Amino acid sequence: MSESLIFHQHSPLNAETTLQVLCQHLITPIEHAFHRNHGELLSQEAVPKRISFSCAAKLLPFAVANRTFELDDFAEEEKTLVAVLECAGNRRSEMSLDEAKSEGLQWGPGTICNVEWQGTPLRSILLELLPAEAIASTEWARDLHLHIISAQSDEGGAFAASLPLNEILSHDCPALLAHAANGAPLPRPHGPRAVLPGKIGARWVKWVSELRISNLPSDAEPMEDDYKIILPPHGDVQAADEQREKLLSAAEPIMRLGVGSAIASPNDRDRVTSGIVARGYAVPTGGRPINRVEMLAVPDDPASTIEEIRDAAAARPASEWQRCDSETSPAAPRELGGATWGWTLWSAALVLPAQSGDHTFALVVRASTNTEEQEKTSAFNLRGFGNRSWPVVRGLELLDKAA
Ligand SMILES: Nc1nc2c(c(=O)[nH]1)N[C@H]1C(S)=C(S)[C@@H](COP(=O)(O)O)O[C@H]1N2
Ligand SMILES: [Mo]
Repeated sequence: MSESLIFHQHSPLNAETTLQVLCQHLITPIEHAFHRNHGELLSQEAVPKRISFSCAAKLLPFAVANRTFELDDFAEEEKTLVAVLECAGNRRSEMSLDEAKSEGLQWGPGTICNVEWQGTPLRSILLELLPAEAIASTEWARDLHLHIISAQSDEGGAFAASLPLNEILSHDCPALLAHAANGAPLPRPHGPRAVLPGKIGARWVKWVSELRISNLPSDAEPMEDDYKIILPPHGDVQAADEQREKLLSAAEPIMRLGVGSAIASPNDRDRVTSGIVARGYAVPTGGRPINRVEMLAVPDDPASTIEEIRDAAAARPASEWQRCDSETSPAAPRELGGATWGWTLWSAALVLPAQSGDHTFALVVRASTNTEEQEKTSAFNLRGFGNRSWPVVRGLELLDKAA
């Protein structure tokens, strides 16, 4: 495995990509992509060859046969699209409340990749599997769910996710069952995998062995007992832990996240000169491309909290924020809705504020689409999901302060 990866666990395999490597490529070479596994990888022999499709007959106003298929059966329907795959735990290590750390593997900002996925749209697969009368009007699909179930399971049962069936059947749905990435077969034994642009990584089920139409959402562990936001009531982390079951069952499964971003360079405590180039990534949301990434250097004081730094930056007029250059991913083909699901790489020459005295700076970044801004601070939650906070680099020391 390459040096681009930082291992958090070898068994099961959990590793993130260094940002230095990640931000060198608009499209992430697959050998550098992160690995996130709740259980052991399936052996090549255990990778499902055929996928079963089923539906409880009484749910539908027409007859539908349960059957099996392979992705090859629908090869002529194949499409490609660029989309970010991001674990909901990305940037978890930056999330803490007073002395409390969020739980789980302490991921940095590298559980993310931007890949050109190739496969068959889930919508096309369903249109092939369902009778013609089902397609004329999809009113029947209201309140039904498509379960995407893996051949891989651990103590928690089979890994699975579900989406509202209506969403999958809509004309602009970009979801695929993919078998290839960046023009080559998925090199890692991930079998057919769900590619669900705009949804958190946990829904991108690997080793898909079953599609099932149900009247209920999936009750698999990743949908019901994990990947939910548990906020500590009145900031009391221990109370949240004690009430975990109740808080979990009251919370909805996380499906999508807002605008995100991260700074790849410079790093904390780097010695810099004005004019060096800062760079990083920004993640779109809702299929709308990132249209603005802004950066601001503010004086840093080791005694201040990261929140105080963000507040100081937020208090600066918009005109002081520097607009970054950016390179944006291609939009999806029109047959898949034409939206933008890939990330933007941004860069900008560092302009340090000219005030006297200060020579230690922090760098703050914020991104937005034309309808949604990156949130300044994401709320601390027990499991450390969905950290979209403005990224901050601290303690930059200015070398050319005499200039
Ligand atoms: N079968 C199965 N699918 C899975 C997982 C898993 O553990 N088992 N992990 C999910 C999570 S949490 C993420 S973030 C992505 C990671 O995909 P990757 O390993 O290709 O990076 O796959 C998802 N699909
Ligand atoms: Mo994940």
